[in-house]
Amino acid sequence: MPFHDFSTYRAVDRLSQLARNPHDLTAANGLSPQRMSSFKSSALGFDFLYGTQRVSDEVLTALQELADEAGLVETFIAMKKGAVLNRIEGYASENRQVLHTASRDVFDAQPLAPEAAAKAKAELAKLQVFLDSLEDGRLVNERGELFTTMVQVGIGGSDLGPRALYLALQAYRRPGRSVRFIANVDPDDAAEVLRELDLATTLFNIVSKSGTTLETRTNEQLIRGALQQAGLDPSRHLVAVTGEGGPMDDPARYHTSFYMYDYIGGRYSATSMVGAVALGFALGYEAVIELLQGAQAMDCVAEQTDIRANIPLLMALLGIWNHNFLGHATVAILPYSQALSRFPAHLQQCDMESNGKSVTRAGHPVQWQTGPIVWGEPGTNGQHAFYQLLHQGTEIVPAEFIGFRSSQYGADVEVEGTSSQQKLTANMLAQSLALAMGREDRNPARAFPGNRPSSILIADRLTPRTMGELLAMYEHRIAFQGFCWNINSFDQEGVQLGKVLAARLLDRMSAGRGNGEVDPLVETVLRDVGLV
Ligand code: G6Q
Repeated sequence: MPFHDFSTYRAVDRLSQLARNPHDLTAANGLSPQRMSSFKSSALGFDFLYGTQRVSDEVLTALQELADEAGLVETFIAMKKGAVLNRIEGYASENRQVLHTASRDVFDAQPLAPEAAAKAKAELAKLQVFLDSLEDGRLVNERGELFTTMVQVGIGGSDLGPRALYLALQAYRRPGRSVRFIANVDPDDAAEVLRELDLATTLFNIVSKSGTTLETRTNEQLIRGALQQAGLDPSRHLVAVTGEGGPMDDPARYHTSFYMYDYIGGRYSATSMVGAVALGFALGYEAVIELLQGAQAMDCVAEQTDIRANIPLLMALLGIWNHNFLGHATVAILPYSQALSRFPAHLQQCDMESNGKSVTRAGHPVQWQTGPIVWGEPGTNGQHAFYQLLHQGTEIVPAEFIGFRSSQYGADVEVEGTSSQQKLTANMLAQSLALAMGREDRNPARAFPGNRPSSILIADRLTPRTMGELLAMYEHRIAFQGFCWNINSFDQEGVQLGKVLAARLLDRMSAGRGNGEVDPLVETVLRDVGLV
């Protein structure tokens, strides 16, 4: 597998030259109808429109060369087959395979990573039995009643992806079933969720791959206390998703335990049991299968070497063009779908935790920009909030629009000749065009500079299957960028230092637990804010 430094690729030189004079979207014919229809790729349920990016045919050719030279697809296929990509050569690291794709490689007779796929299948079979027993009354509460609510307790990757997916698909909820989430160690997070619930008909799904996460351990205790106080038996109300053999793998503490494995990173775990248990509870087993089918189909699309046939790869390369060559520091993810309200937050983690790195896979400092700052909110709400800066601010923010031709519920109203869904999609397209075209005006405050790049992803409807496709598309866009920058996108060492320091502060704050030594910095900081 080619692991070269980004700056050494011939295509990088070529792209640097081309970036001196990028395509002018504001020029006469800069945004022609012909350009719009030729800069379009389609895969599975999605069309990807990128005529509003500042690229030319020459740039696309150079991006293809970059993909080939860097062996991006080759590395991706090696990842799917179980290469140990989560490592830094010559240094202590997690040293793991990266096999989130195996969690959905359960449909082919010959999966690329057979052992991991077999484990994924076994967990799915366990999930089906569990869901059936919730349905047919084998798994009921103390009073013989069915469970109606599941609360997922987990944080980071054990929260963001599953929560984003649940919100995206809750339109397809089974009658009487719902899911809530508790993530923060802030006791108000749990208090707010718990006060709404009938604990007797609630199952708590404690999700922690490591089984050691402070927030989740604390919230589990809080929930056990609340159940006991209500006279309920916690072991009847708690299920777990955790690493096999880890500290939470304890059949006495949980009604049922599902496993996830160390080769699936937290932020890539939404299609493992980390997401599947709550989704299965709310939507049913079939919907989980459809989600996995969508993701698996996109995993196959991502194996194409032609960038025009491989949307995740094309998205990755356009992102590199905007970030490394045109110098744009951030990316806005702007779904024109209320159901995708937490999808930007999930992608923020997935992207920034994966690609917010400063050393190469060989442990050397990088000499080029790596991951951008990722943020976003659904439209049209965002239009009434931060789009001012997108159109006229000094910072150019490449935007990624995501939309659907039809709504999920189909409940719509025609006002002034158009439906709400039409208003939604028209606004999305208009924003993309406005950012690109700009507008001259004699009044400088009313002029729009234009040339602000964006792209549009559009599908017919947000369903479990299209959601699976979309999720995998972004997972691979992120991985392709990491391969290209020659960084390890699968560790997260940058979250450790804060945890260590928090433990020092908590030692001082905990009644009778400190080791008696006085740490002057800890002492001063706590005293200054009035906490000791
Ligand atoms: C994601 C990270 C991180 C992780 C959480 C929760 O890739 O590793 O966000 O998911 O820290 O970890 P546990 O699942 O081990 O509790």
